[in-house]
Amino acid sequence: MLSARSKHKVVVLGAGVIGLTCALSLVERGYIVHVIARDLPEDTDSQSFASPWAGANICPFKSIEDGPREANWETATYKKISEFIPSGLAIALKGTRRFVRTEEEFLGHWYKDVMPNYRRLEKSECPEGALGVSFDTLSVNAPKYCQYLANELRRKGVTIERRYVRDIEEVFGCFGGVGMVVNATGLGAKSIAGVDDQAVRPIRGQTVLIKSDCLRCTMDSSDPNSSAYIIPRPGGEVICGGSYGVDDWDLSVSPSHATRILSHCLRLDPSISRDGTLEGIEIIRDNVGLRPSRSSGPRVESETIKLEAGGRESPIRVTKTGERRGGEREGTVVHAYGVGPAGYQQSWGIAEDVVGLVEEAARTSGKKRESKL
Ligand code: FAD
Ligand code: FLA
Repeated sequence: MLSARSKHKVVVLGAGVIGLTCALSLVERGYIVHVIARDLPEDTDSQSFASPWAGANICPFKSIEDGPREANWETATYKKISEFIPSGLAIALKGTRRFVRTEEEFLGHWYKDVMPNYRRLEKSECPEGALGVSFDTLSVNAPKYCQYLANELRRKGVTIERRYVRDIEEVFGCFGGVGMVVNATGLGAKSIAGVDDQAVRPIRGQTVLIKSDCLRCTMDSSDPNSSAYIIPRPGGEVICGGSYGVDDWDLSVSPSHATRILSHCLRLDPSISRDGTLEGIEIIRDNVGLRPSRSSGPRVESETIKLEAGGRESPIRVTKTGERRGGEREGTVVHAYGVGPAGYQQSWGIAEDVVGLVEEAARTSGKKRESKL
């Protein structure tokens, strides 16, 4: 017999790191899950979604006062991604972060108890007027990690289907009709009818992928006019970044910016070059990706929507006298989008919250059904 939990079918809309991680967490709790998305993890060259372009490391940006949710999500994710180190899917890195003095709130970070070997940098280790910390961090090879998640899902019997959705209501009609949808559409949430979230905005990021065995992760925002970072990832590759162009939809590579990025990264860590010069850097490719951000922060919450077409359970019928009947069906959308620059580092924590929201919605709909009997 099916357990109460496994009776619930959920469609996850979106196959970026958030959709895939939510889908895997739901399957592991016994839900029957289907994933649909316009871009799939094998589309490693697609600029229509963010996930292939990430570093992807864990580097918290918020103080606990600014982002208690983010702190919880990142704590959970750090633990989970650490478990992937023995398989080679994630690597351990020595992390250093330098920032301007006005960002002093970044000292005494909540994550000093989460990320091992946290320490404040000495004055001599920072440029004039800057502060910094070092800690042990992690990274994954973003496209390969997403493909691993997708393969895990397929192995567990989940269908992953390519489909473009115009209206969130469409999704409730998929796979014979469902009552629960997880909306992990990143920037798509801005234009899907029934979601139309105008707070969603891109933050453009240009990076250069290079070949290097460097294992030091360096983040530098100590110069307000030029920030840069070096994120090594499994496979002897390093992502050199990066720009943060808020509301910038431009997907083309700026060659002059690429040179600026590499020059800054070379100053941060000359070991990324064979001989310490720009020419000695082995470039694999230039990348541009759009981080799916949201002005008011990530949206992780559930919403009950009226399904106007009524779905299969309650289709709209027009009587002989022209009256419209039916269409009283409701559906639950659990939103999980707007994670901006932090989708990987928050993925497992967000997925835990999404499972909690799905379980709560399943309980509520079960009670409603019982009270109708
Ligand atoms: P996306 O990856 O954008 O996926 C959205 C999914 O929804 C896709 O499958 C898409 O096809 C689907 N979709 C959208 N609209 C529709 C529709 N109408 N119909 C059907 N499907 C639809 N994060 C980190 O944690 N660490 C890092 O080091 C890091 N570095 C980054 C560096 C760069 C340069 C960039 C650009 C990003 C970086 N990020 C990093 C951020 C990270 O990439 C994103 O936060 C994350 O990928 C967002 O995942 P997502 O699943 O929410 O969205
Ligand atoms: N999260 C990465 C990014 O968005 C950063 O580029 F850590 F490098 F900032």
